[in-house]
Amino acid sequence: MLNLLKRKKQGDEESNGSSVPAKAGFFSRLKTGLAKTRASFTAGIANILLGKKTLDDDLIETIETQLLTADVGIDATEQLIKALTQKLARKELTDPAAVLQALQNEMKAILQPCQVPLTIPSSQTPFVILVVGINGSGKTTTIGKIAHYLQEQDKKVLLAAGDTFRAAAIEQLQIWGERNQIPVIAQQPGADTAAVIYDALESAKTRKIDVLLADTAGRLHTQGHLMEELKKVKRVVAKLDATAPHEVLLVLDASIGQNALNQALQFHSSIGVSGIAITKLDGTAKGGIIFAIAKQLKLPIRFIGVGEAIDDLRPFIADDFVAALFEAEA
Ligand SMILES: Nc1nc2c(ncn2[C@@H]2O[C@H](COP(=O)(O)OP(=O)(O)O)[C@@H](O)[C@H]2O)c(=O)[nH]1
Ligand SMILES: [Mg+2]
Repeated sequence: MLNLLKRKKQGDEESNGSSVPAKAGFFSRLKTGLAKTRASFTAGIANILLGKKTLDDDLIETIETQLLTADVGIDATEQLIKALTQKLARKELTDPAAVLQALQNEMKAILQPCQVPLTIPSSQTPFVILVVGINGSGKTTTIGKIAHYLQEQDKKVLLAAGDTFRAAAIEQLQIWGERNQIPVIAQQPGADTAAVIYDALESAKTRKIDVLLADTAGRLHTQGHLMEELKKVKRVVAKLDATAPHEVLLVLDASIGQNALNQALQFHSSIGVSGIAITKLDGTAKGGIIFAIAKQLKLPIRFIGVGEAIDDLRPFIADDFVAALFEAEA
């Protein structure tokens, strides 16, 4: 068993602030969630490396192939391979275990610049988070989880049911609102999204809300329509508060691999994204996509989601992510 990085994790010790014992800490859930990616990607690399006694020529090539087949992407793979090759040339790595450790360090280095948590300045309220992304990426669920996370920090939260395209989308947000005991501003299906979010912001100002989380549709008649609508939302919201939205949070489904990156590029170039939430890292073998996203977009990864439950979302911590990718479950 690969327990190279075994150490006590902060996430395993956290309490939920009540006398009820916390569920398994987030780090252990992250590890469980990343099991498929680990099985098909990092455990493979670890086994190759730790199975060898000496370094040989095809080692780097084998690692390169593993990285590329794990959705890590060409740019991030190149960076990793280059770093390893240089260290090998300088004789800094003398055995396969050292190569494995160096690889992990380089992976952390790719992700670290994206570890920029979402901070809500107390001077900037209501802080408006516009949540965007295609249908099914996990927007509404992520809003519910973030709302819960913010409530735990004593923030007053309001939700806006801006996905008016389907009645079910409004109801789904209302259910999350009930679950968290958070008010939801909604209108009837088909209502103008910008108007719903504008109303919600007015209401948030009156109610002295700290954070407004606005849901949006993930599909309209065409992709062009969707981008136009999101631009309109930004314009309309800025009429009430010139600094809003304070965050355009793009929700990406990790399980679609390379397509998530393509979607991100499209959203970012059309409306400007300020942060990313990556969902469904559990149940997919495509977790390597996070390296491609980090390397190509260089945007803050605010949150990662590893399940459907309310607690299955946390701020992104680069070192923990890489550790969880390599560390076998106890
Ligand atoms: N396994 C898993 N499922 C998730 C996660 N986030 C969202 N989902 C599920 O993905 C589906 C679509 O989510 P939803 O929030 O409705 O997506 P939306 O269309 O973007 O609003 C739902 O069944 C969610 O429960 C996650 O991190 N892990
Ligand atoms: Mg939704």
